[in-house]
Amino acid sequence: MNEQSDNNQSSRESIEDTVDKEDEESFHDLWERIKDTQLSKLDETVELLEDEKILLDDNRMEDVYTWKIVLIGEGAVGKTTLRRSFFGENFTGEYLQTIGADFATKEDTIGSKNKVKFVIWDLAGQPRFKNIRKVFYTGAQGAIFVCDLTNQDSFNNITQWISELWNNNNVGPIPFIVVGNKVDLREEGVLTISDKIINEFTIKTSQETLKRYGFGIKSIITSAKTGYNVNKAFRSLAIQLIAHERHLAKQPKQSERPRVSTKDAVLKIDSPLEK
Ligand SMILES: Nc1nc2c(ncn2[C@@H]2O[C@H](COP(=O)(O)OP(=O)(O)OP(=O)(O)O)[C@@H](O)[C@H]2O)c(=O)[nH]1
Ligand SMILES: [Mg+2]
Repeated sequence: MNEQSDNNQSSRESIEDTVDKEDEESFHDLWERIKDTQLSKLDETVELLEDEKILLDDNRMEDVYTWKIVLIGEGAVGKTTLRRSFFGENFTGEYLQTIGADFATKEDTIGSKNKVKFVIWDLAGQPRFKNIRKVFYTGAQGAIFVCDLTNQDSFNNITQWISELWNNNNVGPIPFIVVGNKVDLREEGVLTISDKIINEFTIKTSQETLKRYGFGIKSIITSAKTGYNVNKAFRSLAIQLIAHERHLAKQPKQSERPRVSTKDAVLKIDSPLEK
């Protein structure tokens, strides 16, 4: 499982060859393993998906997408407030815990030819809803993980949240974005998690998920109070989802993909990134 690999080619081959159920690795395990890896030592040969260029792709026919996406993260980080802001509702400052989940849909256009419909499930983040929450993940195709920039723990728990998502959606690993919310509180002098920490997490994790599953991970800083970057967060996820769907469409056969799609959301990896 933890054999070192001399080059990128051999690591890709070993990933594709390894389909041993015993070697399953959760998202949490993945992060535990790569977290101390220096960014400079990460494999730089991974081809990034040209997601932004999708918007300039004028030769395509109109595409229409409908996605179930889930808003996840600890209680009180601002998931519901972000959703409300995305729908143009005013900020009230109230905290009404979500019970189970709330549901809403919204349509948008990405570029000139991509019509997207978000079917948004805004999940309850409080621990007492953990069991109920699981049923709402079924069929989710994308996720927005929200943390509160003023609450370090709400970011530190990301690996548990992504594992919970991938383990319960019946699809396996799916794209997500990381949202650091409540950035307005920085201006009020409240201590907040630095952008650097979040960026480092997403860059490292992206390198892995791009190789394994064909999608990268992005992060964005928002304020659901002022509306700062709220639309951009949803649109950024949409771009990732479009890129991922196009990537999958180009794959000749499921069996040849360096990705896993099972209801046991797992990572099959047998080569650490270092070296
Ligand atoms: N200053 C500030 N407060 C925010 C922001 N977003 C949310 N809040 C406040 O944070 C509290 C929690 O917000 P919610 O959106 O209800 O949190 P949630 O993540 O949906 O919580 P659960 O439903 O329990 O999982 C509320 O008092 C919001 O007004 C933000 O961007 N800035
Ligand atoms: Mg809520």
